[in-house]
Amino acid sequence: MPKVHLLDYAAGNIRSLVNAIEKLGWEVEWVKSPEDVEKAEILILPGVGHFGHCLTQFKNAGYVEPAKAFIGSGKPFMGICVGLQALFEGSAETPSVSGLGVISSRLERFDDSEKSVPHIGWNSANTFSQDGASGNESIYGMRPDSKYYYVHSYAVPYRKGELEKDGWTVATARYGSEEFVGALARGNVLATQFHPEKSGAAGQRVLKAFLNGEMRQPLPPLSSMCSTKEGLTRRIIACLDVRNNDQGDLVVTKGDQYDVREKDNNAVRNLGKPVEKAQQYYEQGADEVTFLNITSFRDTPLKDLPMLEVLRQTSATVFVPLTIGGGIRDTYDSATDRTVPALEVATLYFKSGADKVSIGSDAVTAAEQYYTSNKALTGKTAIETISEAYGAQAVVVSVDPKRVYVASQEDTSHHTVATSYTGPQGEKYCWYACTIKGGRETKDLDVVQLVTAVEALGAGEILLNCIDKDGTNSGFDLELIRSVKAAVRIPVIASSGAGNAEHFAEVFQQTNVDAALGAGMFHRGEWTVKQVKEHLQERGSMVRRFEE
Ligand code: 1PR
Repeated sequence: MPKVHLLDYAAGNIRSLVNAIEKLGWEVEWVKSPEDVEKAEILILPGVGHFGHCLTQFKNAGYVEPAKAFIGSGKPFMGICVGLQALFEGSAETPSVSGLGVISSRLERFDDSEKSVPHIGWNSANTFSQDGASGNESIYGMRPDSKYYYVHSYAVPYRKGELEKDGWTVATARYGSEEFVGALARGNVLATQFHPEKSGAAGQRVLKAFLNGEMRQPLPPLSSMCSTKEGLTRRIIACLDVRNNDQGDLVVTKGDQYDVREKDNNAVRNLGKPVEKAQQYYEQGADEVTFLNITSFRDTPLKDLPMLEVLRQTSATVFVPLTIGGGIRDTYDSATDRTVPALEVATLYFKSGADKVSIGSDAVTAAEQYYTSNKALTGKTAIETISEAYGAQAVVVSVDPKRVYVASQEDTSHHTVATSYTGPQGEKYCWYACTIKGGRETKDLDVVQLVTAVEALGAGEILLNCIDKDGTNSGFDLELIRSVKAAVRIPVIASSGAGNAEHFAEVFQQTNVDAALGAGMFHRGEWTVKQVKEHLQERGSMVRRFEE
């Protein structure tokens, strides 16, 4: 087996990259010390999270000079995400920390005045228009009609000709009005801001071309010109609520307003096996897969976190981002008689193949503390510690709100919305109360208070459920979504209520939500993710096509 060296100097989900490389028939060997670098024949520098955190780790471990020497040696080198950013002089994310300076330019933060930041999702890496010579060539397998998975808040702004004059071929992507560098290649160096290991077949093609040293290839006929449009696609997420049934099997289930037991025999609704279902949705073109361990509020011994194995198996064949939720909090471990910090619990999941963790109940507690301490940040909450170590983009907060109706806005101090769906007594307003433990306990905290607090604490994304809508197949709660979108700058995923493809079209057309999630309609086989995407495309939305 041919061998590729991987430099693992910082935290992150490295397992998926290893899986993606091994799937292509290559063996991965770790660089464990600076001396190992020069022994490598092919070197990949991954990286996710903070520029400053990653580069500091990198420097402290003594890798700067060996990495520069390797790049100068002419042997194949690839940087991924922060691995691309490391090539530059520095980043506005941490101005005091310098990069390798191979390229004399700096990264800047995306402007969040009109769009969500981080930039999360599938976008282009398009070499099509800038370089006449590459007009009918593919650079390392990148194609203008493919989409690639990005997750970052800082990027290299694209200024036509600036990098090209130094011999770089640049692939660009566009986010709102900002055009940025999606990938760049020169000689022995390839660097991608996107994650090829998370970009399905399109990403596998890029990795394969790099490992085989195939920089320029003829471009095959494009699938359709309309899909060569630059920009972020509408993200469709398949969600699997997972728990043990009464026989002790781990099953995918789905509740009606969070009640997962069948009406007739009280059994836990069983809709399939988690790994098989995830694989099925990947093959249908799901842009992400989310697993929620919905009974994690019951104590789960740390040695027996059931989702770890689900993640290990799924990440071996499913090359899109995986999120895991349920039980991400400080946890008492009876085996060692100690409290294991949430960061350690999250680390177990990242090492098993998760790209993001989703925090539910613990985020509500953190938000309550945030307000009682007059908005002081302690640096100790699960959100803060995980975000600090792995980056904000790795921390999703899952919210389980439910409606509380009031006759007038003066009846409550909470953030209300004027609703078109009046309450049981004809009430014209409602506020959304946050719940914990799968909706079993309701708090005197409204959803706007919660999302504002967790954004301040460092969460990177909101997974917005709605107990009133969950499992009803009646469409998303657009009023809830609009009010949350107006309160935060981080991306928001609409969840709960999807019953058909038009509900997805509706939520994207009538709100500025960033992604939408479905569960029951997919599990019951009523719709496939592919059909939803086809419908969205017919309605004029840009979606990622699935590639074999
Ligand atoms: O509190 O950090 O341990 O996390 C527990 C997690 O489990 C939370 O994310 C919480 O939302 C979730 N959860 C707990 N109980 C349930 C339940 O259903 N009884 N599931 C539950 C929540 C919501 C969505 C669902 C959508 C779409 N599930 O993920 O898939 O509502 O469904 P639909 O499209 O069929 O309407 P912690």
